[in-house]
Amino acid sequence: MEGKINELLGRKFGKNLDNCTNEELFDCLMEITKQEMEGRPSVQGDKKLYYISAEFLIGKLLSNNMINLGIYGQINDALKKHGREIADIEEIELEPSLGNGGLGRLAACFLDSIATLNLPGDGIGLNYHDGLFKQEFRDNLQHEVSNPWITKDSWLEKREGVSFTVPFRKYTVHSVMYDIDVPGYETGTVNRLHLFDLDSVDDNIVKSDSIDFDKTDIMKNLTLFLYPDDSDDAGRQLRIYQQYFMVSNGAQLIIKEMKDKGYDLHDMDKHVAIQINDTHPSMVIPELIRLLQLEGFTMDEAIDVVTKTCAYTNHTILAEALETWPMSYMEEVVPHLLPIIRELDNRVRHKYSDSSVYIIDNDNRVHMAHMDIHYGHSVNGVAALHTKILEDSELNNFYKIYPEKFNNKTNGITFRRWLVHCNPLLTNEIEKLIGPGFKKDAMKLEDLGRYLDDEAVLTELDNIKKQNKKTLADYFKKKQGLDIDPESIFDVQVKRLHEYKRQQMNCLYAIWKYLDIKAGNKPKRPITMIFGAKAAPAYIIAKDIIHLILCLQQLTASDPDVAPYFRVVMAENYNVTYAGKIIPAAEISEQISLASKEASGTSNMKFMLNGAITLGTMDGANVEIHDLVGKDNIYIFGKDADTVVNLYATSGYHPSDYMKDPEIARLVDFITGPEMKKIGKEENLERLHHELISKDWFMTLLDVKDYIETKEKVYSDYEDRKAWNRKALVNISKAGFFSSDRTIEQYNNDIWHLR
Ligand code: 26V
Repeated sequence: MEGKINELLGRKFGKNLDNCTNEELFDCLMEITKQEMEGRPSVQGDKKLYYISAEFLIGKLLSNNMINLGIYGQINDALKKHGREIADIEEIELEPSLGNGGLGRLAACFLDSIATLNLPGDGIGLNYHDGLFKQEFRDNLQHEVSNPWITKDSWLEKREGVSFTVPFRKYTVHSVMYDIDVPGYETGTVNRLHLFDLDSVDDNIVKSDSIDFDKTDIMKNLTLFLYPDDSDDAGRQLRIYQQYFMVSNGAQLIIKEMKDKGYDLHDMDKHVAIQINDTHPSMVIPELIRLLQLEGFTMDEAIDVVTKTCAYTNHTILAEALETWPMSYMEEVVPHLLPIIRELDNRVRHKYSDSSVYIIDNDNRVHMAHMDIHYGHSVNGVAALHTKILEDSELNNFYKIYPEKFNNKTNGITFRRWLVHCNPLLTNEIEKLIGPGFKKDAMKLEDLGRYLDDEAVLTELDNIKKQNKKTLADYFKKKQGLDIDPESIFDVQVKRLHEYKRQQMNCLYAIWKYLDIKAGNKPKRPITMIFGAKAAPAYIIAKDIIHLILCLQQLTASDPDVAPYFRVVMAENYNVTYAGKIIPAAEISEQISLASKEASGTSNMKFMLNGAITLGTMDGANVEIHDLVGKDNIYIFGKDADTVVNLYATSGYHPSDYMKDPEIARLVDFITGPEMKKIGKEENLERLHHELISKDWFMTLLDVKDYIETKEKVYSDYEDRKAWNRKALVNISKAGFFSSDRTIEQYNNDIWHLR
């Protein structure tokens, strides 16, 4: 391998491993990796899956591709011999930020597992030129700037000759298709992620240092950004343009591939499975029906085969995230779909009198999820509790009609990225103890159970965590100039900023701790609370919470009574790359959503796998983590989902009741007290304070006292280092269930049936 790298460096740049730049080395390693993938066949089979998703948060690819291709070790050795570090080369690669959070990252983990299980299945999505915005902190506020990631040489391969005609009311466009290869882990085969784009899209219409652009100029902006700000009409319409563009290309690709293989389109369900990732791709249903009618199908025939082919995954019960599109918008963008959607709705109206299951409501809005449920053959939630809530309440009216369609598929994560790549020290230790089998068969991690009382193993686990903490501390220093004490407890909450995830409750704990230290109670050991989160640009309160966190960062760092014992820090521009550095170093995993609101969560699984202990509510997949590790190896607090659902149903929660408690009032009022106002912006602090005392829709104050008490218990238990490390090992050994290989196996067995 050394010779190969040097040969390429010489040919391209006249350099070698001793004198090339990191950029040149990255360039060559990408080329070697791409060549390796080009030579590999795609997975074949009689039936193929198309996973359609508006988001694929794939992260940087160099190291993961090398790992899956089995060349990482040789390349690492060759680099090391010349004093080069792969970590430095990884820094050169730009992260494609083609997703918002969990939903997009899940799609990326799924692609890895589908490929690794050797299943025929490709992803279909959009080639956003800028993806999600880049977050910058200035004056303790989030600022958004554009984040172009496509460089001259990238993982994208343009498929010359593949182009589809996509009709909108105002224009007809011709797509281009880019592919990113997805190698399976040691399979010798590759699958593909197909990302559609338009040649006319113009990156120059983005105003510099911002994410502003002309939202009406579709030919130039169609694939510029991932879900642009949808707070105004033009933004919302652009999302319909994007969604239709994605599914029309996807549907045409599916039909083309079927024809190329000589299949009869009437047998679509025997050769094709389509997974609709949340409602963003739901228009694939009427679009396929439209295209099949153009192929001579009757409406009945088309509906029948499409229903048997499509399956829908629900990822949230938050009302504001369930898409309903006004008919007038759709008329404006895709009028040719309206007769089909009306026909689908009419058939429902003929069969059922319950208007809550109609596709088009009285306000003339199209309920995308309703269309998926009636005209797909499977509806799944993403964790056991979430599926139960769908069946029993959110989608109960549908469950009564189609009980056989409902099923659960608890989410998972790919261990190749979230263990093998991000935590090589832990991976090596596990391999030393139980062999390498766990990389492909995650349940083998259970074998670690043999070492639960082995002091040497527990000490080694502790050493590994210490080293990862040191690496993260160095990274924070380098990236943001922040000093964090590697000897302190690393207590971490990283995820999108949303009120239901309750970062604000964690802030109230920080205020409590700050005041406690000021009152003279020094913690036994320093504590670092680490946050990372982006807020949607139009989500005012979420941005106010970021402001609060950043003010607490400044407050704790600048107070000499507090700084040596307690610090709040926030990672800037938290993304997949940052996650890969933070998670291996974490000791406490904050999963504190209001019970019933977090459909699953997936960072909870990543933390567990890397030996962090969960502090969480009985929500999403936390419930399953609890059941697997047992109550002694997780810290649970707060009201359960039934109680919360009931509180909503009876309008039984009023923050003003809780503000009568002086302990709680003291913490909440601190937000607008003199210490904070000296640091922060009055407007933002007042608005957040007002929100908490008057509305608090996600019930922060309901659980805050229990939370503080439980967190104190966690910190005090941390002092029994042996017991703590044992808990960590239990968590690692029980994490196998959360491999996305298991999840995909279940999708295949229950829904897709690809061989
Ligand atoms: C909805 C919307 C609506 C407004 C415009 C932007 C936007 C973007 C995305 C969404 C869908 C949100 C659904 C989602 O991300 N759900 C997350 O899915 C994860 C994977 O299943 C799961 O672990 C998380 O708990 C869940 O919140």
